[in-house]
Parts: sequence; structure tokens; C-alpha cells
Amino acid sequence: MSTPTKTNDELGSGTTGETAALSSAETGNAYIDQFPAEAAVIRAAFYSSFIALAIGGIFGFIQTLHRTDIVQVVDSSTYYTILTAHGVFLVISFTIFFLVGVFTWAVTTSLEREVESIRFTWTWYGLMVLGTIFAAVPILAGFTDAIDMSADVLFTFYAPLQAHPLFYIGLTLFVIGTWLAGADWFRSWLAWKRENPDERIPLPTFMVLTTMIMWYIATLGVAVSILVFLLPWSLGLIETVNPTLTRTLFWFFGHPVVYFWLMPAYMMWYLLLPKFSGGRLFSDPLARVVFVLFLLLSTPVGIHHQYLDPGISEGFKFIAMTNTMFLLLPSLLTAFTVVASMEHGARQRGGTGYFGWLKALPWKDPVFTGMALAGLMFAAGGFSGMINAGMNINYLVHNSLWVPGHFHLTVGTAVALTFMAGAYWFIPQVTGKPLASKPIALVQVVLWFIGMTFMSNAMHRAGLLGIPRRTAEPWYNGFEFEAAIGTVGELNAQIALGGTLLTLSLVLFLVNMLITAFNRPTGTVEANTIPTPLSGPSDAPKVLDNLKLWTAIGLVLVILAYTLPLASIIDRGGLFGPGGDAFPVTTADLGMTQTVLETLIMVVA
Ligand code: HAS
Ligand code: CU
Repeated sequence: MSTPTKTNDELGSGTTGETAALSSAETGNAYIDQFPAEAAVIRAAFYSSFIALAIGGIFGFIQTLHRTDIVQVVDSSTYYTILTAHGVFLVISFTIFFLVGVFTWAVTTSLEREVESIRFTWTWYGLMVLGTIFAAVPILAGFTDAIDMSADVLFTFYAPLQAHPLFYIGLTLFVIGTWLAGADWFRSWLAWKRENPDERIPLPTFMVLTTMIMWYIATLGVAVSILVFLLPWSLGLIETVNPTLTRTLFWFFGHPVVYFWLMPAYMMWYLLLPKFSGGRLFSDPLARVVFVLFLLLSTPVGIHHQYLDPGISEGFKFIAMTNTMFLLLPSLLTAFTVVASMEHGARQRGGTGYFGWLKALPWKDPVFTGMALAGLMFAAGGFSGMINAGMNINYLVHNSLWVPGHFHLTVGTAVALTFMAGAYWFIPQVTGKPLASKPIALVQVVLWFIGMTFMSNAMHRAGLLGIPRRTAEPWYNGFEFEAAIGTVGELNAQIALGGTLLTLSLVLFLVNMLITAFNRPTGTVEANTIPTPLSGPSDAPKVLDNLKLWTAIGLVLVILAYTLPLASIIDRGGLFGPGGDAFPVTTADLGMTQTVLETLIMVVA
């Protein structure tokens, strides 16, 4: 390891004083000047993510026109292939490739340190690429009968849907790639810690490490699901699996994965949004609390995706619901901290009044506007999440188009729009080339907001009418859904219009990125700096940096939330199935769970 050619003293470990250090437009101080080798990996990760975005986006467009019966370019029998490709390319490849780039930027910038071994960094990136290609082959082969392979299993890939083994192998390699990426960042931090034993973990690195611990815990579920059940089953080594078990293991991972997408977006809201608002982050300690809360609470809630699974007792669902409600806290704290930081920035820029300060924000800056609009939409997406999370109301919306309405606001906007807006700042940082067109970027982020407003609002409303998700022809055989307000035709038109605007927005984004990438480096790129927070790390209790403690508590919560449900599911359906009772179960009939419960009580006593 060696030190970078030029260091960034403004970010540092937060111990360099509490003075605002707003970015200056000096040349030669962009990320690529400081960390040329790392910038190359980050660039590769970003470009991989944009390729996935382009492919996933095309499928989204086909889908939106298909299920609203506007234009059907494919046969309905391939709808699941399209849906799988749309889901996997966007929520697995686009998001994760982008976030590993951002995390590498965050760790190197804030520790002021190159990665320990750039070959290792390229290795995990290469593994992720290989995994993506392996998974993509059977998905795309689903479009043709000429190749005897398919993976029409959706991004949730639990049984009874079965994919070609290559799909599971690809996912495994991809996840191992992310594990190694995490190891890379931990390694950097440990090396830095040896040299700076008394310093607080710099906030950006703290955010990366807590997110990765959460990810390690979460991916245990999917690793067991794939390696013990789905892959052997798909290879023909075992004949049956227990579908409820693979669903539960999937959702053990499937809920926290949404925070794996969200936490990098939050990181950008905490680190970059205040800067672009013209101010400083309100509170470093509060940001640390938020990330610790996510580490603790992201995993023991997955059963809130299974409120309608008959094989899980109501009591366990109730516990998942309670935990989910606690999990609202870090997002509500984020809403407060980030908006307060934006207000601080606006007042620095001369803004006044209760709401008048909003006018003083830099609305012409696509990075700022994209992230602010993403945050605004997330407020709505968060509310529909709260509705999903209520066990009783969930019965109304589950498996309806309401749910895609919810997640297009969350992952499809809070995350995707933040990433796109962030790219307008990151791409110049890692290429040394200014953005090709700021005005087009501004139109792009606003278009995304408008398109998503149409699409997600109509999806939520359609869901309330009972229109199902994951269905190529939701009108079935001429079945009419009754709309209390408006008509189904009007909702479909809004969905198709929204989807078209989103596609247009995506094209603008990709073209802007493409031109920037191939441009000659002309003009200056902003310095790679982040202003220090108003309330810095010295105000945060030291215990917040005790990662071992939070990991231990996180694991205990997982054990408490999952031991009994898993024991009960295995008890009823068998470790390798088949079967499982397809009727509601209650805690009154515990079976093997009773034994586990008694043992636990004995151990505790
Ligand atoms: Fe969710 C289903 C509950 C958040 C993604 N969710 C999904 C699915 C996905 C998904 C993909 O309980 C579908 C999976 C599938 O295919 O079946 N979700 C929640 C809850 C939250 C939540 C309680 N979800 C997310 C996030 C996602 C995501 C984040 C992706 C990134 N979700 C559920 C449930 C289901 C579900 C059930 C199952 C439904 C079913 O029946 O199948 C919470 O984390 C939300 C908390 C958020 C808030 C909002 C805070 C507001 C903020 C904005 C600040 C404003 C700013 C801008 C910065 C409380 C932070 C200001 C701007 C100015 C101009 C001033
Ligand atoms: Cu969830």
C-alpha cells in the first residue's frame, strides 16, 4: 500500500476541524488525479452498471406497453422471461455495480488511502462481471427454443420456480464478488486503523462498513438457499425442496437487499446533497446512528413479505411487523437530518422564511435536483411501504400492482434517480472529463420524476382495484376491474405514458454518459471534496464505532426473529420438502418449534 499522489484533507477523518470546506473548482484535484488506479476500477463498475441499466430499461419499456395492452411485441408466454431480465438487470446488476463503485470512492477518499492491492480490487470486480454473464445467459436463452436453458424465475428466484444451474452459479459468483469487495474495504480500514489508532472512523467509511456488515448477515440466507437447496435441486442432485423454506430464506435476504440499494443512496444524500445545497451535513452522530440502526434492524423483518404465506404462523408475522415499524426510524431520522442540512445550505445561499429557503436551492444543478426529487418521491414510497408493512392492510395490496408502484418509488426512484444524479458528479470525477451536457441532465432527472409520478401513482391505484402484478394480461378473459374513481383505461394510459417518459429519460441519461465517456477531457472538473459536518464525529459517542458490538447484536436479533419460524417451517414441510401444510398455522400448534423454544428458554435460564 502507498499513499495517494494528492490527498484530500477536507474529508479526512473529520478531526481536521469543523470548518466548512466547500469545494473549490481547482483543477488537478479530482478523484482521478488522487487515485488514478482506483478510478479505473470505479469507471469499469459504473459502465457495467449502465450497460445493465440499458438492457433492463428496454425490458421495462416492453413490459409497460404489453401489460397495458398498448403494443405487444412479444408473446405473453415470454412475459416472465422479460420480467426476470428487467428485475435482475436492474435491481441486481445496475444497483450493485454502481454502489461498489461509490463505496470504493468513499473508502479511498475518506481514508485518504489507496486500496491495499489493486489486483485484488480488479479480481472482485471481475468475479462480479463473470457472475452477471453466467446469470444472464440462461435468462436471455429463455427467449429462444433453440437453446435448452431458461431462468424465468424473477428476481426473487424462490421455489417452486426453477432455473438452469448456470443462473444460480452466476448469482453465487456475483455475491462472492461483493463479499470480496467488502473484504477489500475492511482491509483498507484495518490498515488505516493501525496507523491512526485513536481516530474516529471517517463517516463515509463508517457508512460503507456498516452497510457491508448488514450485507454479510443478509447474504447468509441466500447463500444457504442457493447452495443447499436451489442449486442441488436444479442439478438434479435432490428431488424436491420445501418451497416455504426457500421463500423464507429468500426474504431473509430479500428485505435487507433493499437497504443494500438504499444505503448508498442515503450515503449520497448525507455526503453530497448538503454540499450541493451549499451547506454542510447537519449531524455526523445522527448519520452514524442511522446506519447502525439499519445494520441491526434490516434483517429480522423479511417475513413482512410473507404475510400471506399460509405456512408461517401469525405470531411470527406479528413480530416481523413490529420490527418493521421500528425500522421506519432510521429513514425518518434521515428525512430530518437531510432536509435540515438542505435548509442550512439554502440559508447560506441567502434563503429566508419558513419555506422561502426552498427557492434558494440550486434547482438548475442536475445533481442536486435529481437527488432532491428522489428524496421527495421516497417520502411517498416510504408511506406506501408503511401500508405494506401493516399485516392487515397488506392483505389488500399484496400481489397487486400496488407493490410495483411502491418499489418503483423506492428502488426505482429513491435509489435509481439518486444514482443517476450522482453519476453526473461521479463520472467527471473518475474520468477527469466534465459532463457533456448539464441542461440535458436537468431535463433527464425532471423527466424521471414526472414519468414516475404518472406510473407509480397509477400503479398504486390499479393495485387497489385488485389488478395483479406479474401478469402479462391482467384483463384475463375479458374480466373487468371496477374503478371507483376514473377508469382502468385511464390508469393504463397513465402507466404507459409514465413508462414511456421513463424510457425517454433513460435514453437521455445513457447518451449523456456515452458522450461524456468518449469526449476529450476539456474544461475543469470540480475537486473531490466533502464539507465537514456542522456537528462532527467528536460529538458522537465512541460506542457508535464499536462495529463488533453492533454485529453481535444484529446476529442475536436475527437468531431471535428466525430460529422459531425456520424450525416450524422445517418441522412441517421437511428440510427438503415436499409438502408443507397449505393452510394457516398458529402458534398454538408448535411441534418441533416447541422443543426449540424449550431449549432456548433452558439456555437463557
Ligand atoms: Fe419495500 C415490498 C415495506 C422501503 C423495495 N419493497 C417491496 C418490494 C421491493 C421493495 C422491491 O412490509 C417488492 C418485492 C417483491 O418483488 O415482492 N418497504 C417497506 C417499508 C419500507 C420499505 C416499511 N422497499 C423499501 C425500500 C426499497 C423497497 C427503501 C428499495 C430500495 N416493502 C415493504 C413491504 C413489502 C415491500 C411490507 C411487501 C409487500 C407485499 O405484500 O408483497 C421503509 O423502509 C420505508 C421507510 C421510509 C420512509 C420515508 C422517509 C423519507 C425520506 C425522504 C426525505 C426527503 C428528502 C428530500 C431528502 C419512512 C427519507 C427533500 C426534498 C426537498 C425538496 C425538501
Ligand atoms: Cu421488505
